[in-house]
Amino acid sequence: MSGAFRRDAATAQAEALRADALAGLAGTPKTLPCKWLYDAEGCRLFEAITRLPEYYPTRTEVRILEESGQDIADAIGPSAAVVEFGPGTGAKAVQLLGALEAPAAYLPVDIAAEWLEEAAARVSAAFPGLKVRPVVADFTLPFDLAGRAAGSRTHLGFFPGSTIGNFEPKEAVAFLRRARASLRPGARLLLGADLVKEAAILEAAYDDPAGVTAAFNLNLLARLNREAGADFDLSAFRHEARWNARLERIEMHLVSQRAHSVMVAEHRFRFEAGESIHTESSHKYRPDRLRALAESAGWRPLKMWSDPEGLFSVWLLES
Ligand code: AVJ
Repeated sequence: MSGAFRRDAATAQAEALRADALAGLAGTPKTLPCKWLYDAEGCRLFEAITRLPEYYPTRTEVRILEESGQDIADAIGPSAAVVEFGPGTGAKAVQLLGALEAPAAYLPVDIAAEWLEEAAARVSAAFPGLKVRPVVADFTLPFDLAGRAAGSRTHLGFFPGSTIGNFEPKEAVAFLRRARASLRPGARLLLGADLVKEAAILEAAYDDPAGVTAAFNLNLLARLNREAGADFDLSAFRHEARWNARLERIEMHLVSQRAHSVMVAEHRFRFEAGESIHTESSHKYRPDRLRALAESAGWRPLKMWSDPEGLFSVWLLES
């Protein structure tokens, strides 16, 4: 990546952040897109979340990938270019690539450029012969990987972490369709999806007693202060995790503790006491619903793996 490209990309991102903030805060209820949670500090806090005792998804998925690694690799078959959406630190990719038979290339796709470099470096270090091609892109928008992995045989999409749960179900279908269109015909997709479970387990996972998730959520306001000309008083907001039983999703909110107003890029936004900004939804799936979702996007479920407690699921889909 050249310096000029990096600056242009950063400017474009700052503009998109400000536009999303102005639109989301003008709505009723107020919302902010969860993809903006992941600046450098947000990535660091999310990493800390994945190590919390209450946050079961990461360690459960990693364990499924470990314990069923051989079975998963056998089901995937030989030689693939692995395209990962949201690679995080690259740790899960190292695990998956280690189990696969002769993978040809690794293409991590993410909006968070710093994270992308870390993931690429980690995978390169673990597999010195592997072609590693990071792609800076917002995969919540239409994307095109054309040409980037054209030389490779079968494509394997990899979408772990239950990031699929951050989409509204309709958007999840749209994402799965786009992923299918941008991967080669005959592609497969290894997808991690968190499962519906007791509300108490979910609420603890998204509102930990150490306050790491609260800090992660509040950092979004700090980011708007830093990058979007906002003047949020962070002490005026409290983190809240709500299980929405009807929509089967955990919602993160930032609840205003008092009536006050906030400036964002010369626009004034008023908050009532108790009014919230909805910052993230994390949809949980029942296996039947996930299957139906995949099928309506043109993917055929081949196999599903889970843990003994049925907390999390990993799916292999075929286009
Ligand atoms: C990034 C989608 C895996 O929804 O569980 C963690 C983000 N938010 N704690 C999730 C998150 C609050 C996370 N994913």
